[in-house]
Amino acid sequence: MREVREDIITKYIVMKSAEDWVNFSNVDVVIVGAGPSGMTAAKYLAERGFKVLVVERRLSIGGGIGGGGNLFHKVLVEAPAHEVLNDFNIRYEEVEEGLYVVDTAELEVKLAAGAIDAGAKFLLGATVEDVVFSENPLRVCGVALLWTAIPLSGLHVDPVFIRSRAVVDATGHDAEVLSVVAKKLPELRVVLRGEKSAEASVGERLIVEKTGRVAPGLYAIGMAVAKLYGIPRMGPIFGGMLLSGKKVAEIIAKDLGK
Ligand code: 48F
Repeated sequence: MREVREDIITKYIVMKSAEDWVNFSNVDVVIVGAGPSGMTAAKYLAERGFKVLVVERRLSIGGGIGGGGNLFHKVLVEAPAHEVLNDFNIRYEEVEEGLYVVDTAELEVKLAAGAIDAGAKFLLGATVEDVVFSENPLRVCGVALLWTAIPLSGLHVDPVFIRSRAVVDATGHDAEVLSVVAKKLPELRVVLRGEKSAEASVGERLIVEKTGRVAPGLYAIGMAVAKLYGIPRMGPIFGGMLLSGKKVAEIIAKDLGK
């Protein structure tokens, strides 16, 4: 085997990480959260030629996919969301007409692979704790982030900033980006109504219908949409998450002019 000195290992991991940080400090779209909706949006946006950064708090991808429903490792997807599965080359079994069963491990790794292959960049172990905004014109134009280990440690550390033309809240049930905006930027008039108890089909339909722009430069997808508009939860059926991610890509493409 080729010999490698320890300082050479340090040199290249730091140098190449820093190159990425500089390159991705200014992007077209920041997607906060590498769950099903965020990774789907990342692929369709990157395919359109946008520079896309996905920021994920954990060191792993998938969000709520891996836990399935009560840890069972299969989830349901309903038509027409199987078209998204086809785009990502994810296998499924049709158990009833228009109703498909998918393996959770395959779903999460192939969503991530599809997004990365399309050109999206993933930054793992980083937590978005605030947004960047401009007053004139009034809009969200980036995020503030910290390595996740920093808020966990309780240290007082200032964040670093990523500038972007669009910020997508794909943080799931807690809608963390929208929550910060609701609290700190009242002029953007973001009011969170809170997620409702389960009514699966209504939740699935409304999440897709309501996916879109929340304020200039700020978009919501996936369960963050439920938290924003008071939509019922749906449990381990994921068609709405996939279609929400796909829909926001179309909306952002229009807004950013592609
Ligand atoms: O929760 P999550 O999977 O969001 P989603 O795409 O999908 C929801 C479903 O998984 C499921 C459901 C559907 O039936 O009810 O719950 O809406 O993924 C959200 C990801 O965002 C990360 C979090 O670790 C997770 O991987 N995340 C949350 N807050 C932050 C964050 C933050 N402030 N900064 C970075 N990542």
